[in-house]
Amino acid sequence: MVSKPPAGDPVQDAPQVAPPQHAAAGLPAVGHTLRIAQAQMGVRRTAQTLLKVNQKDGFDCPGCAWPEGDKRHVAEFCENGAKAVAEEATLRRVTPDFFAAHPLSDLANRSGYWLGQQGRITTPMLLNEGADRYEAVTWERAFAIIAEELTALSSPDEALFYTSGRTSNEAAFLLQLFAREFGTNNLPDCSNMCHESSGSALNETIGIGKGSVSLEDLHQADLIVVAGQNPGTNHPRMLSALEKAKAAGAKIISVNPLPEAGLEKFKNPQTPHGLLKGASLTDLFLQIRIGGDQALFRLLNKLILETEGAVDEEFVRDHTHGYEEFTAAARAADWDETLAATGLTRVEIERALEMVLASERTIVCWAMGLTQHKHSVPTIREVVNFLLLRGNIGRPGAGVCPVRGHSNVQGDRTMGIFERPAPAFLDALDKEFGIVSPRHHGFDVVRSIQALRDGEAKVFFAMGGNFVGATPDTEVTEAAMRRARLTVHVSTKLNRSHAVTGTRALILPTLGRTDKDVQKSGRQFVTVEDSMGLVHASRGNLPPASPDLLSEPAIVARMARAVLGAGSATPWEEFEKDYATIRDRIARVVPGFEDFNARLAANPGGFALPHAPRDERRFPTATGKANFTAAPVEYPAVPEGRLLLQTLRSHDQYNTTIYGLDDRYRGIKGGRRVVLVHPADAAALGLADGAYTDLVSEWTDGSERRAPGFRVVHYPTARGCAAAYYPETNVLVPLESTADVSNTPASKSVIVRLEQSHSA
Ligand SMILES: Nc1nc2c(c(=O)[nH]1)N[C@H]1C(S)=C(S)[C@@H](COP(=O)(O)OP(=O)(O)OC[C@H]3O[C@@H](n4cnc5c(=O)[nH]c(N)nc54)[C@H](O)[C@@H]3O)O[C@H]1N2
Ligand SMILES: Nc1nc2c(c(=O)[nH]1)N[C@H]1C(S)=C(S)[C@@H](COP(=O)(O)OP(=O)(O)OC[C@H]3O[C@@H](n4cnc5c(=O)[nH]c(N)nc54)[C@H](O)[C@@H]3O)O[C@H]1N2
Ligand SMILES: [Mo]
Repeated sequence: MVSKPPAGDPVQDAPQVAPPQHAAAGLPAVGHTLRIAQAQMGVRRTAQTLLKVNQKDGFDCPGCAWPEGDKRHVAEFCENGAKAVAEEATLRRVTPDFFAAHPLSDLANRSGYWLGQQGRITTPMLLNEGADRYEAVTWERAFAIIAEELTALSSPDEALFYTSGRTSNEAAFLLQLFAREFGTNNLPDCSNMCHESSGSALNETIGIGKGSVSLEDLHQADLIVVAGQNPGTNHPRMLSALEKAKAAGAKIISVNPLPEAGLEKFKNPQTPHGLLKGASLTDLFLQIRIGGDQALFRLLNKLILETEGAVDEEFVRDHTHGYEEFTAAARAADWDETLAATGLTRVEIERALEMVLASERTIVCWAMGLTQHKHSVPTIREVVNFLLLRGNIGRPGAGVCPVRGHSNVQGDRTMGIFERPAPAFLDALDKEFGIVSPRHHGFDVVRSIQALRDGEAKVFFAMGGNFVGATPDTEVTEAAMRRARLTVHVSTKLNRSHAVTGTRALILPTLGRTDKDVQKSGRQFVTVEDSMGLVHASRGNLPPASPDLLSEPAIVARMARAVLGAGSATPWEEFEKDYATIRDRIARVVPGFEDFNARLAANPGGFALPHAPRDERRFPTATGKANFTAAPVEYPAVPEGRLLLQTLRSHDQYNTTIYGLDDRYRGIKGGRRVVLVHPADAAALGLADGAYTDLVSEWTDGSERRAPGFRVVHYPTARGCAAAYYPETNVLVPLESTADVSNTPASKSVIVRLEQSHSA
């Protein structure tokens, strides 16, 4: 079954494989960072930029949403944050000449890696009806086209306004205000594909869809469970917090089908000793089967209930609801079946239990390994049950910690980017602006694709991101997008979404986090909220990539003026001139932001938003208490001879932005079309290491989807499981395969068959 990899990409995808590494960060990471940064920015700009990352007078790292902490290092960034910064602060430029040289058909054949490598977009561009390439357009004309198409719709609900989570609070607030003033709640966002399952489960059980711990809590914990997360690559600064917690005596359990380097060993490049010695972070590694987490937590809960004195009865009595029903379900759980779903042994679960019982303060951290399954919401509810049983919410060193992805994804939601806004939010918005927001729900990401596919939506506007690159079922989604009348992308860099267009298309180039933003009232800053609910300012310091760029708030303000015209009483011009005036409005609409500007001025490091369960053990749920839930245990059923595939990130990518073709910690070099399979599973399928195979996903309606030409890598993942990179494998995820309740694409549980490759 050995064949050659598929060609067709200007960068030949020819993966080389070495044994995976056991330690993350350290000196090799520092060297790698500087090489990537200097290739994009040169030496001077590298120094000028990297020293401002996450400093109180600098900009928020556009990488992940991990908080900064109060005592900042001179270099408060990580290898992957530096790559994110370099990608944005690059000196390479995509000018109108570039578009003249590359017709749409050419762009559509390029890889995401190639597109991203071309540099920052300098000029607004228009693809006219029937044209074969983008041409430069004035901002005025661009906004006139948007107005033309939006006002021609038969209902505002035929427009979709997508947001990716890098957008600042100020821009996000304006965008949702504009959408609602225009008349729709169609505000899908990247969160729909990311932590929506966490939000759904937490809102229902503790009354707020956000994490309940601070950095200090992590440092004080006795036990930290890290489930379904690869912090060594995706949240490297989290490893410093885990290291600190460990130094203070905490134990760490990691729950993952893959042994991930950062959780095994971590060499902190910011402490001198870290450069020399690698500390093993994980005390117990539970190599779970994909989708087995609800079963695992159910078994732990069953054992806690069977242990004399293990339940915090006072907490349960005073602060919770639904305990009886939950305990009945947990006690009734069948050992053998539930254990089989985890792929673990009873001894391993008992070792975990010992650590759980020895801990007075427990935190559970999680990311996409828990949120992107059909049964993600009940899984996260079971995590909440686990914490509630021992009173681990609302006291120091304990709580829920969903680790967010995009640097301001949490803030965008707080600002009202949500297709199902709370009535109280809309009431406040309407009162402040004298508008009447629609009360019916809008479309999330998956529903937006279906609406485009079915002709129910006709204009697609994206504030950042790479919608067709990030969403599931690539062929279906791209066909849907091509049916739009107009597609508009506010972007810093080129990506796949610029090549898959509606009848007309616009690219609106914008300032990034690192760019200096000067408006009529002077230099501006924006604000963001991190994964732990801390709000702080972000100021870019680099001269913008081109004089033709507009900031995101300016783009929304001008679009609003063009579309709403004299009928709008909202002071859009003022908002563009001075972002403090936007913050004054946020202060009056969004709870927790009272005196926003004054508090920012008084707290250069930022301030914390209120969180009732954390701050006062108050649970603003429907019952007024924290809710236990009693769902049946679910897990993916995989037919004989098939594997359960998870789609995940390599070390050299930021979502659909590919920095390079290596995945250093996993030992992969020079290519991304790899599938990691347990050697015993591979042997049973007759697949040698180095063989090439097609991945064919099988969906319940009998349909199949194929991703051709993946190199098989024998890898110590859990039995029956496989892993391959996103976005190359999005083509395999059926649009209808989503999580119950949250509707998040189930990108971590795809049933696949590995089939001889004919694509070479
Ligand atoms: N450098 C870098 N940083 C990033 C990003 C990036 O692409 N690059 N993306 C950002 C974004 S938007 C996000 S959301 C986060 C994503 O951060 P992560 O969630 O860490 O990202 P993934 O690569 O999707 O990794 C999922 C992890 O869950 C494990 N897993 C998969 N299935 C299961 C399961 O069923 N159970 C358990 N217990 N584990 C499972 C996988 O083996 C893997 O370790 O990172 C953010 N930070
Ligand atoms: N199969 C599979 N699919 C997944 C996932 C998975 O694990 N598996 N993960 C999901 C997750 S967690 C997420 S969050 C989504 C990510 O979905 P998105 O957020 O839509 O995708 P990104 O790749 O982060 O978007 C990158 C683009 O954003 C633009 N950009 C960068 N910075 C800025 C800026 O400052 N302003 C503006 N306006 N634009 C900017 C650039 O043009 C860049 O090309 O993907 C989801 N899709
Ligand atoms: Mo994400």
